[in-house]
Amino acid sequence: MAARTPAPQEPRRLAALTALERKVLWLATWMIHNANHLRPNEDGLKVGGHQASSASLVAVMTVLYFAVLRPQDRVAVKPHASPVFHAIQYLLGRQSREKLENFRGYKGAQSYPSRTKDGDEVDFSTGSVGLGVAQTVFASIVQDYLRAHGWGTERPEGRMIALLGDAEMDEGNIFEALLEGWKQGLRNTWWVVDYNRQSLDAVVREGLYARFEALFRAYGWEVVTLKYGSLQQAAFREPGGEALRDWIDRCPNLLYSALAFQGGAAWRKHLLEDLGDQGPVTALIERRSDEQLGQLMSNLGGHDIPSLLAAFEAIDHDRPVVFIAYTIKGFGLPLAGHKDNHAGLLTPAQMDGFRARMGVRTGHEWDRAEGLPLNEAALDRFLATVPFAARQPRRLPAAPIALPSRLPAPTQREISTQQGFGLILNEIARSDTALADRIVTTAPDVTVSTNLGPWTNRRGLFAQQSVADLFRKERIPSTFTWEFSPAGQHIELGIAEMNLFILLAALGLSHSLFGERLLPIGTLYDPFISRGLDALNYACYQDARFILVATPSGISLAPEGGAHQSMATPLIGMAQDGLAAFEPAFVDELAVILRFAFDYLQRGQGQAGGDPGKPSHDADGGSVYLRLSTRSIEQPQRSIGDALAEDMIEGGYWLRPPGPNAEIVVAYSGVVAPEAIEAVGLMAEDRRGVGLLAVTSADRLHAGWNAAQRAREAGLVHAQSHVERLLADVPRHCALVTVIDGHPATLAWLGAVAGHRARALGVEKFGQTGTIAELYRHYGIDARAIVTAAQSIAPGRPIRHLRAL
Ligand SMILES: Cc1ncc(C[n+]2csc(CCOP(=O)(O)OP(=O)(O)O)c2C)c(N)n1
Ligand SMILES: [Mg+2]
Repeated sequence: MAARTPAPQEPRRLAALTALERKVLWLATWMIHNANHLRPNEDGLKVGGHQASSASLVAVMTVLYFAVLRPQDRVAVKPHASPVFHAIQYLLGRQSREKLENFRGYKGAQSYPSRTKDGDEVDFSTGSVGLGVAQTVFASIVQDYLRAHGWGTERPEGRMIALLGDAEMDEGNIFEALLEGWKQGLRNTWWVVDYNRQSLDAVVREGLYARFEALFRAYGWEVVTLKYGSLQQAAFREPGGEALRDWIDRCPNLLYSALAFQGGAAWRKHLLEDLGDQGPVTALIERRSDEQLGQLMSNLGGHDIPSLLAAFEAIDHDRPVVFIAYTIKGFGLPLAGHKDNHAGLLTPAQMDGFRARMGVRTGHEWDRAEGLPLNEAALDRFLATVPFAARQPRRLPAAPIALPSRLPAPTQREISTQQGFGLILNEIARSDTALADRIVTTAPDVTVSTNLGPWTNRRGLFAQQSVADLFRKERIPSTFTWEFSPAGQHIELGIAEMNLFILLAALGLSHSLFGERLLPIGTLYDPFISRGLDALNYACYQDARFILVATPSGISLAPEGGAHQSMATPLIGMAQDGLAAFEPAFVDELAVILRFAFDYLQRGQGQAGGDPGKPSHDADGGSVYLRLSTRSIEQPQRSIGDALAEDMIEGGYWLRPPGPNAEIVVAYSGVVAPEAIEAVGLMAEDRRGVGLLAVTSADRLHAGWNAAQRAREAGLVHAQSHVERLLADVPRHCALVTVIDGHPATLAWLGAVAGHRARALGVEKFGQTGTIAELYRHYGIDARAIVTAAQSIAPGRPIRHLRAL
């Protein structure tokens, strides 16, 4: 990026930006005021609108969106600056008045910018503070990954920009991302810290900026501090100016906020108390009216259009940059600086005063040129020159990746799903296909232990610069080669699971952000999903597309101990919107499901037809979670036809169909298949027609069931879901015993589908170590527990084999 020579129309541009800043402040403040459920009563008592929080970023965002940003740049906007974002998009003709009038309302503009819910092309959703910030780091890494692979090079490189609150920096995931960014040679990333020195409850610690500066420098970032606006800089050059600057530098945050809230007269009183009788500085203060003094003192760098413009445009390199923009929370509003202003709203009387100051007539609040010193045509002429607006839409199309009709399944007689996963990926790695080229894998320091080793050996690790594997060069025998190069397809992360999910969010939006489809696969230990859960939720909320392979899982990793056991994850898989969860038992199922996953990832909004008996996500696609295990189990010897494959994808199939007078059905999910099979064998003599139901996805079975019920309630009387079809012929008197190495609630609902009595076995407590047999017995998910449950729920003659167990 070359340094910019000032454009000849500079004064006009500055004037336009200054006018737009007022306009944006008006629209954002009005939008919040107007939101029906937030409008304050006569006492001005309603809260929740964040007028102050949004106001502090108005100047920064005005300069960015109307002057600095290019279409290829991508921005994560601080959650509470959502009204500012929407106001700017409205002026640019990309957001409707109707949505603004319905801000925070049903289907209106969202309280926090949302990729999936807002119409005006939000680049990164925000809301849970810290996550959007980190996503700019990972989006930049994805951009580099694509370009290193020769994709998307016809487009210019974009900058990934985060606008964040100063208290947002408290979130640990930001530090994790900074460290990872440093490791990965981060480029093209700008963060602008809204340094208003206020959080939600409080005023931030003194001297925080110094910690920020040291921190960012340590990670190789350039730090640009925007403390004094141009009025202040001019005043510092006057006689006595140095003393004023010195006073400002020493002023505690709380006092600065309090004086900013009180305004000119208070500034004067305080300044004269501290600096009176000091000659030039006293004269400097006294030369100004109260209003001028107030303006001067609140003219911080983050509110000063010329300083902001100059600072952004001076950056002529691609190293990461943090701008610490000093601001006043609520700048330009009567709530400015008040420590309690976070959720404050202007009272009706304050709103009237503000309206008058902004020159907005009643009934013309939404008029685009209202209050501006230019008419609508002149406004449009200016907006037509705005670089950000040059390209539409911001969402890019990406060609789908062709898939083979089947993935080859490993044929070992005894194997674990985790090994099977490694072997399937190894086979793909050997192939010369678009699928193999577009897969990108990543793991938080568990590449080898989740069986990504063979894939990584073949496809290499990604790095901007090549690094040879020294062990290999030195001829030291090692199973794994760790060759880093720009062509590599595995991104090795440090242990932080938050980073894994945020990277998956960025990789999984590559098609939309950069116009190039990737098929991301992230692996981790199943229990550590919880560590990154909010980031996983964030990735799904943005509709990022990825495959999550979680292994090992449950108590089946037995001797590894309680800390690594997971039992709640099957329920997370069911409950997480945007994520289809599977728990295959056998590797031939896994091959079918993985093939489905690569397809499901690529499905677009409403492409496939909507079947009322299918999970409601089916047409739109989503991400996929595979819960796998390290336990080797005997594999069925079979070939899978299309119908069976379809059943596995739908979520279940009969491994042994129940007889017409069946008294017992055992339904299992995942790695406890051998126990379920054994139990069915043991009961066969004493209970008629025992059935064995393999549940490959409790999530999809349940979602399909709900979708069918909703459809019937809406009048589609013939709608039927897969699980309803599976259980349709199971006699009403038959009982169900369900079993999973996870929380029993995962399958307990099966009894409600067709009104069968049910007993759900699973893991409700965890933490024991031991052999698998010991633990299955301890927690009651072994064959004996299944048979005991069956005997009790489906009384009949004693099950003889039970005594032998
Ligand atoms: C993960 C998470 N925790 C808590 C919140 C609630 N919350 C919203 S904004 C905020 C503090 C904002 O302070 P700062 O980042 O300085 O923003 P400002 O409004 O001052 O610009 C908090 C605690 C949240 N949105 N996300
Ligand atoms: Mg703040």
